[in-house]
Amino acid sequence: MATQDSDHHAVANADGDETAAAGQAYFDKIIAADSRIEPPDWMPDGYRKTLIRQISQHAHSEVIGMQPEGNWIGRAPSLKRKAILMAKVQDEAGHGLYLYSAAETLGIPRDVLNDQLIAGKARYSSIFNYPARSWADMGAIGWLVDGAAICNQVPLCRASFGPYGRAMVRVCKEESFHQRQGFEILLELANGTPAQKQMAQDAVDGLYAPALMMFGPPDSDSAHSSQSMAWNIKRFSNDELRQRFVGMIVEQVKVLGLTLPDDDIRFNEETGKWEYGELDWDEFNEVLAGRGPCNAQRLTRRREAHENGAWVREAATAYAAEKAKREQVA
Ligand code: FAQ
Repeated sequence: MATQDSDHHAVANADGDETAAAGQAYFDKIIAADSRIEPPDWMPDGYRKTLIRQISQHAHSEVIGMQPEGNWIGRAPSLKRKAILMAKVQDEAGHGLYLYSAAETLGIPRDVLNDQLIAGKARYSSIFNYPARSWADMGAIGWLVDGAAICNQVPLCRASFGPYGRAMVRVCKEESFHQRQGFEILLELANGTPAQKQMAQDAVDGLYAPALMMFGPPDSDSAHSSQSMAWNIKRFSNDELRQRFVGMIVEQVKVLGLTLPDDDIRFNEETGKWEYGELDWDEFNEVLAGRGPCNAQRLTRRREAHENGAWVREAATAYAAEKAKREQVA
C-alpha cells in the first residue's frame, strides 16, 4: 500500500519542481507495482481530474438512478415488493454518498458537485434517461442495469485510488442483491400468465440495448480508456466488459425462459469473445447530449428534490452552529 512507504509523505509535503519530480517518480512506482494511491499522496493533475470526472459521474448516476425505481415504490404489487424496492432505492442513495465522499478526498466538495448536477453541467449514466413503464421494468432494471453495473464495477474494486476501490467493494456487494431481486421479479412474471410473461419480455426488449450502452462508447471512440487503464483506474476496456456482460446474460435469459432482442449474439471460438449486433450509437449520443426520452424530467425532479430539501440543510447548519456555540461556552 502507498501509505506503507516510509518516505512518501516527505515527498508529498516538500516544495518545488524537485518535489513534483519526486512525486511523479513515487506515483509511477506505485502504479507499476499495482499498488494504491491514497489522498495525501502526490498525484498528477490529470489523474486527479480523471478520478473526479469518473467518480462524480458515477455518484450522480446513483442519485439520478433512484428516480425510475422510486417512481414505482407506491405501485409495487405487494407490501413485500414495496419494502424490497424501498431498500434498494435507499441503497442507491448510500452509494451516491460513498462516492461523493471518495470525490471529496480529491479536494472537490460535495456541494460543488451537486451544483454541477442540478445546473445540468454534469454527466450521469445514459441508462437513467429511459422511462420505467411497467412493473416488469423493475425486474429488468435489477437484472440488466444492476447486472451491467456489477460487471463494470467489480474490476473497479481494484482501482488504483484507494477510497474509490474501497467504496466499490461495498457497492458491488449491494448491487449483487439488487441484481438477484430483479432477476427474481422477472422469473416470477415469466412463469405467470401469458400477459405477465409478455410484460417481462417487453421489459427485457426495451432495456437490453440501453443496458449495453452503459459500458460507454465503443473502444474506438472512448477518449479516456487507454489513459485510465494505464493508471490502473479502469482494468478493462468498454468493449471488453460489454462482451463479458453479453456472455453472462445470454445464459441467464435461458433460465428466465425469455429471449434477448438480438439475433446476432454468438460466441466466436477464434477470438474467445461474445459478439452481438450493432448498437445504435446515434441514440447514445443523443441521450448524452441531453435529448433522451427522460433527460429533462430527471433534472427537473432532481432540482425540485434539492429545493424541497433546503429546510433540512438549514436545520443542520443551525444545529451545528448552536452546538459549536454551546461547546465554546462549556
Ligand atoms: N452514460 O472515454 P469514455 C448504476 C461519457 S451506476 C453517460 O469511454 P470513461 C447503479 C464519459 O463520461 C451506473 N456518459 O469514458 C444503479 C465521457 O464523457 P466526458 C454508472 C457516458 O470514463 C443501478 C465520454 O462519454 N456507473 O447503474 C457513458 O473512460 C440501478 C467518453 O467515454 C459508472 O459510472 C454512459 N453510459 O468510461 C443505480 C461506473 N459512457 O467525461 C440505480 C464508473 C461514457 O469526456 C439503479 N464509470 N460516457 O465528458 C466508468 O466505469 C466509466 O466512466 C465508463 C465510461 C465506463 C462509464
